[in-house]
Amino acid sequence: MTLMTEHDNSRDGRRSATEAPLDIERVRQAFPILSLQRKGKPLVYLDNAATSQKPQQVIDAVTRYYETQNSNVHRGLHYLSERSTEVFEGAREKVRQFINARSVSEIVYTRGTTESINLVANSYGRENIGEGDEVLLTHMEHHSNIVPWQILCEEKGAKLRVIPINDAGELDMTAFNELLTDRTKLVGVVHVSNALGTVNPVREIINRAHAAGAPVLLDGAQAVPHMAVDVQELDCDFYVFSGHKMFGPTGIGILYGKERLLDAMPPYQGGGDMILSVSFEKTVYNKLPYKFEAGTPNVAGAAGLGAAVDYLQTVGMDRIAAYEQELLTYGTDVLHGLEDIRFIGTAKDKAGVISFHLEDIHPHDVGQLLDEEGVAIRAGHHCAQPTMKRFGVAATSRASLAFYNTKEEFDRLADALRKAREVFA
Ligand code: C6P
Repeated sequence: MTLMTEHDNSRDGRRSATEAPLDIERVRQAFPILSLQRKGKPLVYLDNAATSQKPQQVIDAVTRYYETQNSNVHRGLHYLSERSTEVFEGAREKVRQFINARSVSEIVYTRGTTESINLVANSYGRENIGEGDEVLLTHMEHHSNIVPWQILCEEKGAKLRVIPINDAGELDMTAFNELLTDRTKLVGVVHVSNALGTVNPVREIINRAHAAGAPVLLDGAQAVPHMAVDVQELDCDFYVFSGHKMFGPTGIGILYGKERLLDAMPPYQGGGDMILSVSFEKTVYNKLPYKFEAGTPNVAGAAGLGAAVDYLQTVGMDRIAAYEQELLTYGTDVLHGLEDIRFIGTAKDKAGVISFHLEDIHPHDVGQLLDEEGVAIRAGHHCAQPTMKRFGVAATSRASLAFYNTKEEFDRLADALRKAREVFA
């Protein structure tokens, strides 16, 4: 089994670099942190939904940036300023290709998913949502796709509506039809739920929403690391994600928006770089995407994000998705063998996440006991308290995978859970 190493930027290359399966050992060698030991055992990292680990290529790109390219962007004519601008804009083009946006004007750098959603709520939302209007969300949203809309609705006298979910953690599409009315001014949907792993039928949601005249924002934070995303094919109006969950650095993220919408939106923040001219009487704003990028940006983050995109393109998103589905099935099967385990999120279409509850053991205790065994998972509400409430729990234990995880690591997780059960017996 070999890993394709040449960089293939073609659309086909983005989707399936090669038919050969992943060489996991080779993949793992690219991630230095994966060779750490914890409590004398190889570290098992299954907290990828919180943040992913970084390949050497990303670490090197950030180091190279500070060693040989560092300067402010778009501001100077000197050598280093040209280099940093090249890196910054080069990464934007890589992201454009990665999600198949029409133009780099549609790719706005932000600090992450949270800031991207706040930008849309504060700019698009303030301009287009008023008294009596409705924002339609799903019951499985992350807090960052709830709270900004709640703040907006309170300010404007608009209403939040929520699409319910069934016991498997799937959207009730009949209820969606009923909730979607001419009052709906925006539909906000998580592409892949961080708490349940559900992959939502976003194409269908977008079709129905558009037929009702409502734009759709997709929260892609947990989708982009696991599957090929094509914003033109989806026809979503906004798509948001974070660099750190897709093997890039923290502090950088993306807002994709259709050019027509972004163009009509007022700026989110004011400051340097987002203007063409300023006088005390009038400011003329910069063109897209700079209109939304006030102040000195995270250039090193962009350098790392560009390297992460290159790396993912090389591995191939379709190969990643295929391998991860195999891993998800294996992981779910081995955990099924445990006594008194309840899975939270059993949708037919899932990606990346196995959330569960061990009867009589608090998830925080599970997390701590697993840490003693060198296994890292997350225990908590996962910033999805309404989802927890829907399933009658305050928290879950969550194993979340990436393409560098292995079946053996899921065996280690199951063994560690068995031990935890013994401790509490
Ligand atoms: N979820 C998790 O452990 P930021 O923090 O802006 O990079 O991403 C926020 C966010 C938004 N939407 C979804 C679906 C997410 O999963 C997250 C981050 C982490 O599940 C931290 S709570």
